[in-house]
Amino acid sequence: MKKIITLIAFFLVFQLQALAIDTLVVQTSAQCEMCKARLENRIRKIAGIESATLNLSNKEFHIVYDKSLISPENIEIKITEIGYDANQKLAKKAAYKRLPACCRVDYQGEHAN
Ligand SMILES: [Cu+2]
Repeated sequence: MKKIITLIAFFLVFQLQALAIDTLVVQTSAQCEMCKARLENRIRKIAGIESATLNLSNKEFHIVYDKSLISPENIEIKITEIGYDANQKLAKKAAYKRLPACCRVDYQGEHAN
């Protein structure tokens, strides 16, 4: 009986954790492999991020996160603080200026302060 209760408890905890996991797709202004490595490495270090994979061909950043720990809004802000646009949010100007020259080419947009 005790084993069954323990199993049920484990199952419920697992279910609750599963409910908190969500996927966010962010359109970024990433340019090259360095951008990809920079964004993935920096975002993966944040608490609540389960995985982060950038597709360079369409510049889409797929992020699996725990919504009990971080919001999509905050993830987007983190991306702008690294120097890249995130959906409607523009890259922070100071962070963008710190990027290597090769990561700033082809950029047509404006930068938020
Ligand atoms: Cu780059």
